[in-house]
Amino acid sequence: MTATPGRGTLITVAPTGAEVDKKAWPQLPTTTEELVAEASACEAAGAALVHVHVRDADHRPTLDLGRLRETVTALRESTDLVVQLSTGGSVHDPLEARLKVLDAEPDSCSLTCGTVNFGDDVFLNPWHLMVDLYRQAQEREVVPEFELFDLGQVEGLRRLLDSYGPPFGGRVHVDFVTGVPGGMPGTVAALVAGVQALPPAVTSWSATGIGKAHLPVMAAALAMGGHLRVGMEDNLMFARGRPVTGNAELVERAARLAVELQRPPLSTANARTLLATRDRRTVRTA
Ligand code: KMH
Ligand code: ZN
Repeated sequence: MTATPGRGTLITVAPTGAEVDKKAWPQLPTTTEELVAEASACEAAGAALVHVHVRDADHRPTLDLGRLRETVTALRESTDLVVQLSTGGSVHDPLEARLKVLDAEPDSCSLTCGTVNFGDDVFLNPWHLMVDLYRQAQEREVVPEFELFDLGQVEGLRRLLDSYGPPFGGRVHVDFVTGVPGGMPGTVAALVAGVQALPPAVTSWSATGIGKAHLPVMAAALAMGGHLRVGMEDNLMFARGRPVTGNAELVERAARLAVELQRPPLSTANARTLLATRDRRTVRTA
């Protein structure tokens, strides 16, 4: 069962991220083949958008443009998912390399609305980077997903919209990434505060909870009419003491809950309508 944009739930899967170690988590999809297989399984389970970080031959995070392009093409050939590339990369990536991500022509890109402590590190998102990314996304007709790791970043979003107008397509989709050590906590209270602070231009929002915030934030987001992000970038445990077998079971559970709450998963077509992405799909032969 899928739903129209107004009623359904957009399920985003973030299958890999930049932080999880392949040696410790062999089920983490890091090769193109693994990523495409995982993305297909997640699409079948109810995901409509894939948030992509790529890895190099040694399974380390990379922003290599060739790898990004190859991955976007492979995902478009094998799935109908909206393809979103991370411009956040890893905390060690230079800002110039993060700006180059748009050269790989994704449907969507993440755009974090301010700097935040990230465990022992700093996830750097100075204003000039936000502006450069935003303006490039507008010019290249890529729909940004505004990532909010902290409540103050709502003001970064507001300033961006006030200063540079609406994104390509005119829809404004926000994702709360809660529970990062140093960012907003993964609590219902923090999520409610964040949603209440959103500027009126926001047309949709989703939320994810890192680690043990996964389930409470998912339940709260669904109850509040928000959308969901799940995946091994954010959460490695299916339940207490039980590691995930892969991303698809996280999507399956999110889809089950969404159906129970009468807000079934959005199809990929309806996700494209919700986000107003430009159609870059190639004609698939098989
Ligand atoms: N890996 C984090 C430092 C994004 O994808 O845009 C940043 C991140 C956000 O994952
Ligand atoms: Zn990410």
